[in-house]
Amino acid sequence: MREIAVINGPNLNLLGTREPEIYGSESLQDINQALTTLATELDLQVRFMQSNAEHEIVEYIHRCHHEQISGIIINPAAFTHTSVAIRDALLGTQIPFIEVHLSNIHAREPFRAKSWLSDVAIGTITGLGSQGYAMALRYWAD
Ligand code: CA2
Repeated sequence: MREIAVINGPNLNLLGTREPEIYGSESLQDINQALTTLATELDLQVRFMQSNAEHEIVEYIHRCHHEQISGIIINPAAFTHTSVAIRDALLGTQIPFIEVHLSNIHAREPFRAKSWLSDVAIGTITGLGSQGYAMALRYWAD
């Protein structure tokens, strides 16, 4: 069975506690629970990680490569706009990935419009809230 890793970056552990008008009212645990249910329907395996530390995300991507994960869904959060290291890890391991953002990064402050990942992603889903993760998971089922 194909296995997909869902990676969330810094501060996304705070989902559901603050700024619901931007990021919605669901917690990360709620989102991951819904994805687990969807993965069963889609006949996919899914694993989750969240970290506030760039190096932990890089090392997790390396682990995904060694453990033959088929694809990654990643919301790199603020690292989207800064991290050449996460870009290099994804490129270096050649794991196909989809970039997801809860908010529309193009409709906010100009610095959020720049992503170090979008041009090497299969695709990017931005601004559709938690549905973006579910849409990305369905991509692999199809
Ligand atoms: O829209 C997204 O998903 C973002 O990746 C979220 C990041 C932001 O830096 C990106 O530009 C867009 C921020 C995540 C912070 O999450 C919080 C959740 C609740 C309360 C405070 C922050």
